[in-house]
Amino acid sequence: MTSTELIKPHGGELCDLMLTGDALEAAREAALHYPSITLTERQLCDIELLLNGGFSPLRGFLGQADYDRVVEEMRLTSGDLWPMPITLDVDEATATSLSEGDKVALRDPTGLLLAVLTVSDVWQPDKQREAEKVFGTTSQGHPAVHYLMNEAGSHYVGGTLEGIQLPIHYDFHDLRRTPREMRALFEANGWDKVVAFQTRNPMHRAHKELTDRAAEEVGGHLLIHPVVGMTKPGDVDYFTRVRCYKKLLRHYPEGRATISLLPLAMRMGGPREAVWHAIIRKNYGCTHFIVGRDHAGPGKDTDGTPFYGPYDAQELVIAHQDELGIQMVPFRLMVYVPERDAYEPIDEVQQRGDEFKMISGTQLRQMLAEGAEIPSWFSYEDVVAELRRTHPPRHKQGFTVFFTGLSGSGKSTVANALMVKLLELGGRPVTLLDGDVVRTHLSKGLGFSREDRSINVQRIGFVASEITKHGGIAICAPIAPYEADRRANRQRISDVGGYIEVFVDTPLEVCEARDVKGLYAKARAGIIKGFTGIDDPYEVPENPEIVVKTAEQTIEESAQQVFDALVEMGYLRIEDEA
Ligand code: PPS
Repeated sequence: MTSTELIKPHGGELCDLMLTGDALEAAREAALHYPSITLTERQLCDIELLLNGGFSPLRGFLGQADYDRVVEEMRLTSGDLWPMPITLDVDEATATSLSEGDKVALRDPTGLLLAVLTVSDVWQPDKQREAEKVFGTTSQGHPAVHYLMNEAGSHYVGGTLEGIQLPIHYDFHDLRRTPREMRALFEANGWDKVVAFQTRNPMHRAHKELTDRAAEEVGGHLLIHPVVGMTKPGDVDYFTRVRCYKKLLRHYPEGRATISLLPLAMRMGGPREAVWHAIIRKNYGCTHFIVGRDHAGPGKDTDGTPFYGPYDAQELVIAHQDELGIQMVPFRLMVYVPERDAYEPIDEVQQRGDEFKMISGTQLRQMLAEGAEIPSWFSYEDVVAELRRTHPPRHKQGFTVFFTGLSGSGKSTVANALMVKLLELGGRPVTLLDGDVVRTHLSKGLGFSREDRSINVQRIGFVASEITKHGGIAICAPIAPYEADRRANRQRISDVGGYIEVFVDTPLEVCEARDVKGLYAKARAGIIKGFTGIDDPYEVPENPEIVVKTAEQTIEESAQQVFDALVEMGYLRIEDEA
């Protein structure tokens, strides 16, 4: 049998889990008496694809026998190929309250009933084994392993689903098509061959050329099928991406391409994920699926080693090609060849020894941050304009200057001096969240235990992230003694704008000699307990952007040092003064 004979257009059975009519009404009524589980963001994505048939042949969250076989062999107990464990994770208390045969109401965070689960089994998974077998690593540098170990509940609940209603979305109504709607659209247009393109990134010319070539090779229609559920942390938000895809669509020949949004929670599982993506696209009625370089790859581990080889995903899909029911269209990395003003696969270009150009995602982010020109060989003007709306250059972004240091190190004084300089420059609103001041308002009632300090510092981080997101400047000046809290703030704030950590590196002896508030004396005398630097630790920042030494320079000089560094990093523009 040739591979084309294997392809059933718009193929395969779709599970239909949705109740209708009287059965639906009866289930709604009965569910009022069932215990409820509120689904997490990831479970909401999973249940949408379970209920709409995107995860066919699954009829619910995996039970233990299916889970074990999926983890070990990428197969369900029926023998069907299924590479990704789709599990309903819960905490121990919920797990112990449930047993086989129980019915559970699965709800969204507003309480809306989405489905009724009939429990088949409840168990505690071996997460190390799951990580090792499914993702090929136990390193928490892998986002799915990190999720599994830190966010997922300790137990899994398996069982079949009766669908009450699909999760509700209020955005992009016209672009959210279910597998059934997609198949109907292909049918109505007579598109016998449809090649799907999976993406979690904005698309530029390389992607346009690649998808164009794929559609031509296959002689079919192109489905741009971006993921709008959960992608890799730090990715461009999907609202921006979808606006970019809509712009890009205009650059294809009339009638060649359609966009539809996929509410999938990606795991970044590389090879296994590629097989999973192919099955999902088959369910959506596609006959072909593009797999490029490092498909669904999470990048590199903390030690710099890539989690997967660049073409591992293609190899695993090829290995299962015959039973997949959808044909892979493999692609090498596409690069720009200036001499020919064309995009071509890197291996062909390298074989000829031609010069080529490319811009990585990281480079693009840097160029956007600097407000640099993006060359027309790389992207389209309208796509770039859309990206610039959400990624303005640094001097137009909000940012947070986060001072950290011992009590008496000079944080507040330098922070105040910096604030005044920023107000003098103008252009953005400035808010100072000083340690002492915060404790009289935002964190009133909190003490100095490890837990209370963490809450205090992360509350400051939350407010700073909101200020940053809205384009303002937040200056924070708590002691913030623990690295973990600073790291959490850094992550939260960098996602929405600039984060600049300033370590006010003043030796304890100097702070103690200053003892402006007389607190060190009291701490030494044991009157104050748990005082930072005396009997509570100060963890020195690992990678601060700026180190200020107030023992060696004046306050004016320290504030100027921070100001100059902000200019240097591009967050401030002196011309703004004019
Ligand atoms: S923390 O650790 O970041 O939550 O601390 P912060 O909110 O910045 O509050 C520090 C100010 O509270 C006073 N104070 C103490 N500091 C440290 N340890 C203990 N046990 C303590 N008790 C009271 C102190 O005046 C700090 O003010 P600054 O401005 O840092 O000198």
